[in-house]
Amino acid sequence: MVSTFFNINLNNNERQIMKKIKRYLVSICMLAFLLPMVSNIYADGHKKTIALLPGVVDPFYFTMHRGAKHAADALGVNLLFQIPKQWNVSVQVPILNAIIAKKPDAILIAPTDKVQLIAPLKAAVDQGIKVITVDTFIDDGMYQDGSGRGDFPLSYIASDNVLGGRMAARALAKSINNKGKVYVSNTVPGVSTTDQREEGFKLEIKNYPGISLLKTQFNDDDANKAAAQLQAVVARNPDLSGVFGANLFSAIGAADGVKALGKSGKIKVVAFDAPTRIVNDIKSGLIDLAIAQHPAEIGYYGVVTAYAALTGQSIPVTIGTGFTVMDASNIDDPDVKKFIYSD
Ligand code: T6T
Repeated sequence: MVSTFFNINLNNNERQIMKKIKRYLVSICMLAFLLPMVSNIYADGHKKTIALLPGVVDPFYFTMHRGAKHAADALGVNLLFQIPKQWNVSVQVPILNAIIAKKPDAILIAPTDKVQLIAPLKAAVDQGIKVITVDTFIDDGMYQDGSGRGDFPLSYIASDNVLGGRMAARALAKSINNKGKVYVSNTVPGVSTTDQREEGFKLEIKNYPGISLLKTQFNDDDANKAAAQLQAVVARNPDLSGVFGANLFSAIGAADGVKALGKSGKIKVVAFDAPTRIVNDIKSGLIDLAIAQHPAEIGYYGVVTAYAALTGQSIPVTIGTGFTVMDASNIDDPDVKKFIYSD
């Protein structure tokens, strides 16, 4: 059989040879296309490794990890991820030290305490590792300003937690018709994010003279403890109108406490964070509203920012990510649902 190539008649043997030549040509074209990307990744001789060390096992940080992975895959970066089982400095610091021993190029960390993580993170910087904090901060959270023992991280990427606390206060005030007793269910003092949410809540609630604020209840990031505390607060204040759960476990615990008392819908619950469990509670009426953070964005921009710093680009010293307010009226909207956290 005879076929043609550039109008030339070929026999079987010649056709096989032409096929091989075509295959080589295609491979060379593909290499020419891919080479610039690959040489970009290995520009300084090695593939970058970025470690992500969150605060504790929870859907907020798993969602953050997914965002970080998207960026790492797009940039051709190795992403290490290790997640502490408890929110505790004594659990997080040994994991941090083990990560430092692996000599990653950069560490993204959610420090579990504003003060106690300063020295362990300084040790990382002293070994040439770039440090960026995500979600929580150390010291006063103002980095690279030449002031304070903890100004050495290159960037802080997070929600505006004071604003989130203010938003929670406004929402809770509205749901209790601007009058009654409320309190904040919070994790542990010394955590930057939850301290700021409480601060924002307290600042805003002052604008409502009809609302009295009871003492904050600290639950050590334990939902069971938060549930027991809700019941104890109601035992002392049977007319309690509402509660602000300043993070995922505080909100879930407060909601459990309300449910155990059979007061679903009567004691209003405003939640920070939006795992599936909280969304289901919004649907059942146990929780009024959730202020969802955008943890996937925090992870994504964490990796992109670290990569930029590692490749000699200048980077912003803070990056703020937004909120999505979820309630029964919008929870099924795809533009809202996409911010629900997952494991
Ligand atoms: O609310 C988030 C996070 O922002 C906070 O710093 C700690 O608690 C969570 O992880 C939720 O459990």
